[in-house]
Amino acid sequence: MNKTNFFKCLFTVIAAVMLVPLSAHARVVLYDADMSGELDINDVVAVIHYVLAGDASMISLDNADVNNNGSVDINDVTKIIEGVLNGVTLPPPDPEGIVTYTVNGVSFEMVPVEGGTFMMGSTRNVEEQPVHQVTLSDYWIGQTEVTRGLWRAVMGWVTQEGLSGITDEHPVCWVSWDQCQEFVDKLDELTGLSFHLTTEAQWEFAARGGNLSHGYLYAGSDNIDEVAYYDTNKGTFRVGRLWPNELGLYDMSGNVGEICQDTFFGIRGSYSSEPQTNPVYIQDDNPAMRKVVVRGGAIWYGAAGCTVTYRFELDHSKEWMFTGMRLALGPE
Ligand SMILES: [Ca+2]
Ligand SMILES: [Ca+2]
Ligand SMILES: [Ca+2]
Repeated sequence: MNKTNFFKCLFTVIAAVMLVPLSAHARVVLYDADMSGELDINDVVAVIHYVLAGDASMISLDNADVNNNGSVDINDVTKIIEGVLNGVTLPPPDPEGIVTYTVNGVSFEMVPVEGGTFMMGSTRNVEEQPVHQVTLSDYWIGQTEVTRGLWRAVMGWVTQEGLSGITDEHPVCWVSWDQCQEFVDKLDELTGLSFHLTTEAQWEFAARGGNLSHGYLYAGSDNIDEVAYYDTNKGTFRVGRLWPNELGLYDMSGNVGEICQDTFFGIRGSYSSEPQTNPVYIQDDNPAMRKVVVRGGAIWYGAAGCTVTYRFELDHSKEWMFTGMRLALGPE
Protein backbone atom coordinates (compact mmCIF):
# COMPACT_ATOMS: atom_id res chain seq x y z
CA MET A 1 0.00 0.00 0.00
CA ASN A 2 1.50 3.32 -0.95
CA LYS A 3 1.45 6.32 1.39
CA THR A 4 -1.50 7.95 -0.32
CA ASN A 5 -3.68 4.87 -0.05
CA PHE A 6 -2.56 4.37 3.51
CA PHE A 7 -3.81 7.81 4.52
CA LYS A 8 -7.01 7.33 2.61
CA CYS A 9 -7.63 4.10 4.51
CA LEU A 10 -6.65 5.71 7.78
CA PHE A 11 -9.06 8.59 7.24
CA THR A 12 -11.80 6.17 6.26
CA VAL A 13 -11.27 4.07 9.39
CA ILE A 14 -11.16 7.12 11.65
CA ALA A 15 -14.22 8.48 9.93
CA ALA A 16 -16.13 5.21 10.22
CA VAL A 17 -15.61 5.15 13.97
CA MET A 18 -17.11 8.55 14.60
CA LEU A 19 -19.53 9.01 11.80
CA VAL A 20 -23.18 8.78 11.11
CA PRO A 21 -24.47 7.03 8.00
CA LEU A 22 -24.32 9.01 4.77
CA SER A 23 -28.09 9.02 4.62
CA ALA A 24 -27.97 11.72 7.30
CA HIS A 25 -26.73 14.08 4.60
CA ALA A 26 -29.84 15.80 3.33
CA ARG A 27 -28.87 16.46 -0.24
CA VAL A 28 -30.75 19.26 -1.94
CA VAL A 29 -31.41 18.88 -5.67
CA LEU A 30 -33.00 22.12 -6.77
CA TYR A 31 -35.76 21.86 -9.39
CA ASP A 32 -36.41 18.18 -8.67
CA ALA A 33 -39.40 19.04 -6.52
CA ASP A 34 -40.94 15.56 -6.58
CA MET A 35 -37.58 13.85 -5.88
CA SER A 36 -37.84 11.63 -8.97
CA GLY A 37 -34.28 12.21 -10.18
CA GLU A 38 -35.60 13.98 -13.29
CA LEU A 39 -36.72 17.51 -13.98
CA ASP A 40 -39.95 17.44 -15.97
CA ILE A 41 -43.58 18.53 -16.04
CA ASN A 42 -44.36 16.43 -12.95
CA ASP A 43 -42.22 18.78 -10.88
CA VAL A 44 -44.20 21.74 -12.17
CA VAL A 45 -47.50 20.02 -11.36
CA ALA A 46 -46.32 18.96 -7.90
CA VAL A 47 -45.24 22.47 -6.95
CA ILE A 48 -48.37 24.12 -8.33
CA HIS A 49 -50.38 21.60 -6.30
CA TYR A 50 -48.44 22.59 -3.21
CA VAL A 51 -48.82 26.32 -3.84
CA LEU A 52 -52.56 26.04 -4.50
CA ALA A 53 -53.58 23.30 -2.08
CA GLY A 54 -50.79 23.37 0.52
CA ASP A 55 -50.17 19.65 0.08
CA ALA A 56 -46.45 19.00 0.67
CA SER A 57 -46.76 15.22 0.85
CA MET A 58 -45.40 14.67 -2.67
CA ILE A 59 -42.58 17.18 -2.75
CA SER A 60 -39.35 18.18 -1.11
CA LEU A 61 -39.75 21.80 -0.02
CA ASP A 62 -35.96 22.12 -0.03
CA ASN A 63 -35.74 21.02 -3.67
CA ALA A 64 -38.67 23.18 -4.72
CA ASP A 65 -37.30 26.36 -3.14
CA VAL A 66 -35.33 27.13 -6.27
CA ASN A 67 -34.62 30.76 -5.39
CA ASN A 68 -33.41 29.67 -1.93
CA ASN A 69 -35.43 32.21 0.02
CA GLY A 70 -36.87 29.80 2.58
CA SER A 71 -40.37 29.41 1.16
CA VAL A 72 -42.04 27.84 -1.85
CA ASP A 73 -44.34 30.06 -3.85
CA ILE A 74 -45.26 31.16 -7.36
CA ASN A 75 -41.75 32.51 -8.00
CA ASP A 76 -40.35 29.02 -7.56
CA VAL A 77 -43.05 27.62 -9.85
CA THR A 78 -41.98 30.11 -12.52
CA LYS A 79 -38.35 29.09 -12.15
CA ILE A 80 -39.17 25.39 -12.34
CA ILE A 81 -41.20 25.97 -15.51
CA GLU A 82 -38.25 27.88 -16.94
CA GLY A 83 -35.98 25.03 -15.92
CA VAL A 84 -38.13 22.48 -17.74
CA LEU A 85 -38.34 24.66 -20.85
CA ASN A 86 -34.61 25.39 -20.85
CA GLY A 87 -33.63 21.76 -20.25
CA VAL A 88 -31.78 22.43 -17.00
CA THR A 89 -29.71 19.41 -15.99
CA LEU A 90 -29.85 18.26 -12.40
CA PRO A 91 -26.56 18.27 -10.48
CA PRO A 92 -24.56 15.05 -10.23
CA PRO A 93 -24.69 12.90 -7.10
CA ASP A 94 -22.25 13.49 -4.25
CA PRO A 95 -18.65 12.52 -5.08
CA GLU A 96 -17.28 9.11 -4.19
CA GLY A 97 -15.56 8.84 -0.86
CA ILE A 98 -17.36 11.79 0.72
CA VAL A 99 -17.40 11.45 4.50
CA THR A 100 -19.86 12.84 7.04
CA TYR A 101 -18.69 13.99 10.46
CA THR A 102 -21.01 14.83 13.32
CA VAL A 103 -20.06 17.19 16.13
CA ASN A 104 -22.47 17.93 18.96
CA GLY A 105 -25.34 16.83 16.75
CA VAL A 106 -24.40 18.86 13.66
CA SER A 107 -23.16 17.07 10.53
CA PHE A 108 -20.82 18.26 7.82
CA GLU A 109 -19.21 16.63 4.80
CA MET A 110 -15.58 16.40 3.74
CA VAL A 111 -14.67 15.55 0.15
CA PRO A 112 -11.41 13.77 -0.76
CA VAL A 113 -9.19 15.67 -3.19
CA GLU A 114 -6.58 13.70 -5.10
CA GLY A 115 -3.31 15.61 -5.14
CA GLY A 116 -1.78 16.94 -8.33
CA THR A 117 0.19 19.68 -10.02
CA PHE A 118 -1.37 22.83 -11.42
CA MET A 119 -0.52 26.34 -12.50
CA MET A 120 -1.71 28.64 -9.71
CA GLY A 121 -2.73 32.25 -10.28
CA SER A 122 -3.67 34.12 -13.44
CA THR A 123 -2.71 37.13 -15.49
CA ARG A 124 -6.05 38.88 -14.86
CA ASN A 125 -4.98 40.92 -11.81
CA VAL A 126 -1.52 41.79 -10.56
CA GLU A 127 -2.20 40.15 -7.20
CA GLU A 128 -2.75 36.85 -9.01
CA GLN A 129 0.69 36.92 -10.61
CA PRO A 130 3.03 35.40 -11.37
CA VAL A 131 1.36 32.20 -12.53
CA HIS A 132 3.46 29.48 -10.93
CA GLN A 133 3.55 25.72 -10.55
CA VAL A 134 2.16 24.17 -7.38
CA THR A 135 2.07 20.51 -6.40
CA LEU A 136 -0.30 19.33 -3.70
CA SER A 137 -0.58 16.03 -1.85
CA ASP A 138 -3.98 14.40 -1.25
CA TYR A 139 -6.22 16.27 1.17
CA TRP A 140 -9.84 16.68 2.21
CA ILE A 141 -11.95 19.79 1.86
CA GLY A 142 -15.35 20.85 3.18
CA GLN A 143 -18.16 20.25 0.69
CA THR A 144 -19.66 23.58 1.75
CA GLU A 145 -18.64 26.65 3.67
CA VAL A 146 -18.79 26.15 7.46
CA THR A 147 -22.40 26.67 8.44
CA ARG A 148 -23.74 28.71 11.32
CA GLY A 149 -25.05 25.49 12.84
CA LEU A 150 -21.61 23.89 12.86
CA TRP A 151 -19.95 27.03 14.17
CA ARG A 152 -22.39 27.21 17.11
CA ALA A 153 -22.03 23.47 17.81
CA VAL A 154 -18.27 23.92 18.14
CA MET A 155 -17.96 27.41 19.65
CA GLY A 156 -21.15 27.72 21.70
CA TRP A 157 -22.02 31.02 20.00
CA VAL A 158 -22.56 32.32 16.50
CA THR A 159 -22.82 35.74 14.86
CA GLN A 160 -26.14 37.22 13.70
CA GLU A 161 -28.13 35.14 16.20
CA GLY A 162 -31.83 35.84 15.91
CA LEU A 163 -31.59 37.72 12.63
CA SER A 164 -34.70 37.19 10.55
CA GLY A 165 -34.33 34.78 7.62
CA ILE A 166 -30.93 33.49 8.70
CA THR A 167 -30.87 29.74 9.34
CA ASP A 168 -28.33 27.27 10.67
CA GLU A 169 -27.73 26.23 7.06
CA HIS A 170 -26.46 29.67 6.14
CA PRO A 171 -22.68 30.04 6.07
CA VAL A 172 -21.12 31.57 9.13
CA CYS A 173 -19.85 35.10 8.47
CA TRP A 174 -18.62 38.16 10.39
CA VAL A 175 -15.78 36.00 11.74
CA SER A 176 -12.06 36.76 11.72
CA TRP A 177 -9.03 34.62 10.86
CA ASP A 178 -8.19 34.60 14.59
CA GLN A 179 -11.65 33.29 15.45
CA CYS A 180 -11.38 30.67 12.70
CA GLN A 181 -8.15 29.41 14.32
CA GLU A 182 -10.03 29.05 17.59
CA PHE A 183 -12.80 27.23 15.78
CA VAL A 184 -10.50 24.62 14.24
CA ASP A 185 -8.67 24.15 17.55
CA LYS A 186 -11.96 23.38 19.28
CA LEU A 187 -13.12 21.18 16.41
CA ASP A 188 -9.86 19.22 16.74
CA GLU A 189 -10.47 18.74 20.45
CA LEU A 190 -13.93 17.39 19.69
CA THR A 191 -12.86 15.07 16.85
CA GLY A 192 -9.25 14.16 17.61
CA LEU A 193 -8.39 15.19 14.03
CA SER A 194 -6.33 18.07 12.64
CA PHE A 195 -8.65 20.35 10.75
CA HIS A 196 -7.42 23.69 9.45
CA LEU A 197 -8.51 26.48 7.19
CA THR A 198 -7.82 25.59 3.58
CA THR A 199 -4.41 26.74 2.49
CA GLU A 200 -4.71 29.17 -0.37
CA ALA A 201 -3.26 26.61 -2.80
CA GLN A 202 -5.66 23.92 -1.57
CA TRP A 203 -8.53 26.34 -2.03
CA GLU A 204 -7.57 27.28 -5.59
CA PHE A 205 -6.81 23.72 -6.72
CA ALA A 206 -10.17 22.54 -5.36
CA ALA A 207 -12.05 25.52 -6.82
CA ARG A 208 -10.56 24.69 -10.23
CA GLY A 209 -11.91 21.14 -9.88
CA GLY A 210 -8.60 19.46 -8.97
CA ASN A 211 -7.56 16.75 -11.42
CA LEU A 212 -11.10 16.75 -12.85
CA SER A 213 -10.87 20.43 -13.81
CA HIS A 214 -12.66 21.67 -16.93
CA GLY A 215 -10.80 24.96 -16.67
CA TYR A 216 -13.80 27.08 -15.75
CA LEU A 217 -13.52 30.72 -14.76
CA TYR A 218 -15.76 30.25 -11.70
CA ALA A 219 -15.85 27.16 -9.50
CA GLY A 220 -17.88 24.71 -11.59
CA SER A 221 -18.92 26.81 -14.58
CA ASP A 222 -18.18 29.67 -16.95
CA ASN A 223 -21.75 30.81 -16.26
CA ILE A 224 -21.57 32.32 -12.82
CA ASP A 225 -25.33 32.25 -12.33
CA GLU A 226 -25.24 28.45 -12.22
CA VAL A 227 -22.78 28.23 -9.37
CA ALA A 228 -22.56 31.40 -7.29
CA TYR A 229 -24.52 33.84 -5.18
CA TYR A 230 -22.92 37.19 -5.99
CA ASP A 231 -23.55 40.84 -6.65
CA THR A 232 -26.28 41.46 -4.08
CA ASN A 233 -26.38 42.96 -0.63
CA LYS A 234 -29.53 41.19 0.38
CA GLY A 235 -27.68 38.74 2.58
CA THR A 236 -26.14 35.29 2.42
CA PHE A 237 -27.84 32.13 1.21
CA ARG A 238 -28.15 28.61 2.57
CA VAL A 239 -25.14 26.55 1.50
CA GLY A 240 -25.19 23.79 -1.12
CA ARG A 241 -28.15 24.97 -3.18
CA LEU A 242 -26.55 25.84 -6.50
CA TRP A 243 -24.55 23.61 -8.82
CA PRO A 244 -21.40 21.95 -7.42
CA ASN A 245 -18.05 22.09 -9.20
CA GLU A 246 -16.15 19.17 -10.74
CA LEU A 247 -15.20 17.86 -7.26
CA GLY A 248 -18.73 18.17 -5.86
CA LEU A 249 -17.97 21.34 -3.87
CA TYR A 250 -20.54 24.09 -3.42
CA ASP A 251 -20.36 27.87 -3.23
CA MET A 252 -16.60 28.14 -3.71
CA SER A 253 -17.42 31.09 -5.93
CA GLY A 254 -19.67 33.56 -4.13
CA ASN A 255 -21.93 33.39 -1.07
CA VAL A 256 -19.37 34.13 1.65
CA GLY A 257 -15.70 34.80 1.00
CA GLU A 258 -13.47 32.09 2.47
CA ILE A 259 -10.61 32.98 4.77
CA CYS A 260 -7.56 30.87 4.00
CA GLN A 261 -4.74 29.83 6.30
CA ASP A 262 -2.19 31.91 4.41
CA THR A 263 -1.20 35.48 4.98
CA PHE A 264 -1.31 37.86 2.03
CA PHE A 265 2.21 38.87 1.07
CA GLY A 266 2.73 42.43 0.02
CA ILE A 267 0.37 44.37 -2.15
CA ARG A 268 1.56 43.50 -5.64
CA GLY A 269 3.06 40.43 -7.24
CA SER A 270 2.80 38.53 -4.02
CA TYR A 271 3.42 35.01 -5.31
CA SER A 272 6.84 33.49 -5.69
CA SER A 273 7.57 32.33 -9.23
CA GLU A 274 9.34 29.19 -7.98
CA PRO A 275 7.59 25.81 -8.25
CA GLN A 276 6.26 24.82 -4.83
CA THR A 277 4.92 21.80 -2.99
CA ASN A 278 2.12 22.09 -0.40
CA PRO A 279 2.78 25.82 0.10
CA VAL A 280 1.35 27.80 2.98
CA TYR A 281 2.62 31.32 3.66
CA ILE A 282 2.54 32.67 7.17
CA GLN A 283 4.08 36.08 7.72
CA ASP A 284 5.90 35.76 11.05
CA ASP A 285 7.94 38.96 11.25
CA ASN A 286 5.06 41.07 12.53
CA PRO A 287 2.06 38.92 13.52
CA ALA A 288 0.08 41.92 14.72
CA MET A 289 0.07 43.29 11.17
CA ARG A 290 -0.88 40.07 9.42
CA LYS A 291 -3.18 40.38 6.45
CA VAL A 292 -4.81 37.12 5.48
CA VAL A 293 -6.14 35.84 2.18
CA VAL A 294 -9.86 35.59 1.40
CA ARG A 295 -10.98 33.60 -1.67
CA GLY A 296 -13.95 33.09 -3.94
CA GLY A 297 -15.56 36.49 -3.69
CA ALA A 298 -18.92 36.86 -2.00
CA ILE A 299 -22.37 38.26 -2.46
CA TRP A 300 -21.20 41.86 -2.48
CA TYR A 301 -18.77 41.18 -5.32
CA GLY A 302 -19.35 41.41 -9.02
CA ALA A 303 -18.56 38.36 -11.12
CA ALA A 304 -14.92 39.44 -11.61
CA GLY A 305 -14.33 38.99 -7.87
CA CYS A 306 -15.69 35.43 -7.81
CA THR A 307 -13.21 33.70 -10.12
CA VAL A 308 -11.12 30.73 -9.00
CA THR A 309 -8.04 32.95 -8.79
CA TYR A 310 -9.28 36.25 -7.35
CA ARG A 311 -7.66 37.23 -4.04
CA PHE A 312 -8.80 39.60 -1.35
CA GLU A 313 -6.93 40.62 1.81
CA LEU A 314 -8.25 41.10 5.30
CA ASP A 315 -6.71 41.99 8.64
CA HIS A 316 -6.27 38.80 10.70
CA SER A 317 -8.39 40.12 13.57
CA LYS A 318 -11.04 41.75 11.42
CA GLU A 319 -14.55 40.31 11.44
CA TRP A 320 -15.99 41.17 8.07
CA MET A 321 -19.39 41.09 6.51
CA PHE A 322 -19.92 38.03 4.31
CA THR A 323 -16.57 36.48 5.14
CA GLY A 324 -16.50 32.94 6.52
CA MET A 325 -14.43 29.80 6.07
CA ARG A 326 -14.12 26.29 4.65
CA LEU A 327 -12.46 23.37 6.40
CA ALA A 328 -9.58 21.23 5.19
CA LEU A 329 -7.82 18.12 6.51
CA GLY A 330 -4.33 17.01 5.53
CA PRO A 331 -1.98 16.39 4.01
CA GLU A 332 -0.25 14.49 6.81
CA1 LIG B 1 -38.65 15.37 -10.70
CA1 LIG C 1 -38.61 30.21 -2.81
CA1 LIG D 1 -17.77 30.95 -0.97
